[in-house]
Amino acid sequence: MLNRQALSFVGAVGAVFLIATQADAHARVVASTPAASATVNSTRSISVTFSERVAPAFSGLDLVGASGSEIAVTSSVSADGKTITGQTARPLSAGAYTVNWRAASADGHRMTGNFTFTVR
Ligand SMILES: [Cu+2]
Repeated sequence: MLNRQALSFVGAVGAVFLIATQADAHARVVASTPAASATVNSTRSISVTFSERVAPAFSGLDLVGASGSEIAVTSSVSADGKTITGQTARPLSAGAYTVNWRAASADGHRMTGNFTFTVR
């Protein structure tokens, strides 16, 4: 009996925790261009789209080539506040790239993440 009560208590705490976590949900990545792990034709534009607005002052992305060298990008945030775009000066040459993004959502949480893509 005690064990059953203990288990249901644990279950109740777990449910409350889950609800609290969902209520606190903040911006997350919903899409990117190129898509993560994709192989694409040469491009000058990389974008990451979030589920919610991000704070432009704390949001942007860096691009790193296969040799580890950083490629200059000009970052901007779309008018709806949900998409970070990085433009390169020239079309990317063939090879592997890593995108490192950073963003702060409206609730103040700062996030970072990365994904890779390949230019054919
Ligand atoms: Cu948050």
